[in-house]
Amino acid sequence: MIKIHNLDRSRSRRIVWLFEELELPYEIIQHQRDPTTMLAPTSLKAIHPLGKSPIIEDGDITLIESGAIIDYVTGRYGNGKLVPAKDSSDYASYLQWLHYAEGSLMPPLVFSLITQMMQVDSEILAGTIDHFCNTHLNFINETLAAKKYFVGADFTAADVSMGYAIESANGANLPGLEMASRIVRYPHLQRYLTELQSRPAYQRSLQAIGE
Ligand SMILES: N[C@@H](CCC(=O)N[C@@H](CS)C(=O)NCC(=O)O)C(=O)O
Repeated sequence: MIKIHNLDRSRSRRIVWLFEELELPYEIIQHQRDPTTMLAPTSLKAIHPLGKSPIIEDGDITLIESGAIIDYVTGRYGNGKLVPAKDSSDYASYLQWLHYAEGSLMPPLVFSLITQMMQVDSEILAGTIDHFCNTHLNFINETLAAKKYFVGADFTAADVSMGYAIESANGANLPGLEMASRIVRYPHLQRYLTELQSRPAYQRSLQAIGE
């Protein structure tokens, strides 16, 4: 049985959600953030030297990085579910969105979160972060104006990857940290997020991690 190391309020919810979508068995090992610093506990470092989540253990394989984990699990255990066929025209688009979430969209959102946590008071910095965030949010809002999901008409594992990033843009998910939603001006992102959050597998995943 694959073990999912789940840090509370973190990207590992993607992986639990993916397993629920694929109806695969899994075991959750729970790790709690430090309530003051919000950093991961040392228990995660015992599993992998980076000490960040998500991490999965599949027999003697230990794997980090949301995109790599999604690719590994769908490829090895997914039976073709949630991934377009490799010879289809959708496959390139699938790969792009699977990796865009962590490679492009999350960095400015995390930067915004960190400056807020550190209470950095700089108009120039805030303006720069807004510019980077809005460039991406505009782009993905326009993308979703024409499509139901990121690849097209069908929900794919790239939506699991993108869904968490858009949830992050909708406000911090950390206790005690009030962050304004960045998606209020983007109707297609709001519609998309509401739709993802109403999926039964998404709701089961939140229940499984107690969030
Ligand atoms: N790109 C990585 C990011 C991993 C990451 O930064 N995880 C955060 C949780 S959302 C973490 O473990 N933070 C706690 C810490 O850095 O101590 C992925 O998607 O797997």
